Amino acid sequence: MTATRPLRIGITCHPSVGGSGILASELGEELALRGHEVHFISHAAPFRLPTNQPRIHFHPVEVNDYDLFKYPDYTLPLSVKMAEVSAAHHLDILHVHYAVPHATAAMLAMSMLPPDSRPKVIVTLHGTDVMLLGCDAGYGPAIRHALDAADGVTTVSHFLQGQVRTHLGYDGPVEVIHNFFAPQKPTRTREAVRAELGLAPGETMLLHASNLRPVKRIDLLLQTIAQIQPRESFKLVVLAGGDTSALVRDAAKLGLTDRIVIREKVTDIEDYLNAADVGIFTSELESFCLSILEAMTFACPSVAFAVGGIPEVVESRKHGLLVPFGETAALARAAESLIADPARRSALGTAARDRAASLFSANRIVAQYEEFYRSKL
Ligand code: GMT
Repeated sequence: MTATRPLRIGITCHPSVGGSGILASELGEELALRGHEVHFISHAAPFRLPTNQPRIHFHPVEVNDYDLFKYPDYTLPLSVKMAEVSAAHHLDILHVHYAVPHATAAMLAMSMLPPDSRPKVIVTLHGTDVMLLGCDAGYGPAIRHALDAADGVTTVSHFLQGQVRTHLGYDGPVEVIHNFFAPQKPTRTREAVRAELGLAPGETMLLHASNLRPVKRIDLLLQTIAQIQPRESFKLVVLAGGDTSALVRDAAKLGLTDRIVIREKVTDIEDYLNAADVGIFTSELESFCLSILEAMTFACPSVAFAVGGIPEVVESRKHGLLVPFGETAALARAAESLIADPARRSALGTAARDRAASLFSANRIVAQYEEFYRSKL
């Protein structure tokens, strides 16, 4: 065995649409491209996971909905599958994304294995697992216990690293490894996508991509959109990874229906990023905001509230425009200024793309994960 042999890596994540699942799938794909053997363990194949890569394997966890329980349990069958896959494939690393319930399941799985056949457990914390569940008295102590048992802990921003200390009281080492994005080539032209979306010539395409959960503050997004003038200068395209009924209802109440185009669970995200002019994000908290980075890689600057880790991703006025949280009028003015000034938009977009390439590329970030894994073996 040499220090540089390919590794056997298990990855567990939430497979549904969400930043942590997307990041974990992309990481698995990039690790496989670099020669490692990657085993995904989850109840469903992660969204965006390639099906044609020979070094990527998927091990489904079967969950039985026994009527003797009020709530179905996933943690136990997940832990059994983690132990099985670890033993059968001699995993070196078990990398779990999002603490709940994955870090606890990993801890349990390790205790089912003899000490000399346990992979090293790495936990990557993504955001709400710390800032929401970490503050919940029913979860916090269990998360902290699982971090204590892990061999390595990472967060996706310096901001979140601080939150781990504050909310979980965890004082072990926490490595910051930022999000990355490795875009596919768009399959359609910018013009074809804009035509599909019904954008009139000269209309600016504002893009919002998220799962529409409460933390994304879609109420503030709509309030902002309602204040942008002139009204006919833009359309907001929402790439929705969650339930759109409240968005549709509230947009209608504000008279915004003709300004908003919704696409659900798109897999060809690059086509839309390539067609977009300005990203718009109104979250009340983000550990990083992968969607802003995705837009940056297509030279699309964003306007957003300066919350959480977003200022680590975007320096305001250099790669986009940030305003204080909740100031929807200021956010609308920021969007207007970019709608009215294509040259400024393009300058910010170019700087954003350069920053994404130099700080948040797959090459840079995946190498950091590989180095982190090897440091634990
Ligand atoms: O934001 C969400 O609701 C999805 C969430 C997740 O866990 O899937 O995203 C979190 O992880 C992403 C990838 O690391 C980060 O880019 C997001 O900022 C983070 N979301 C929050 O912190 C709210």
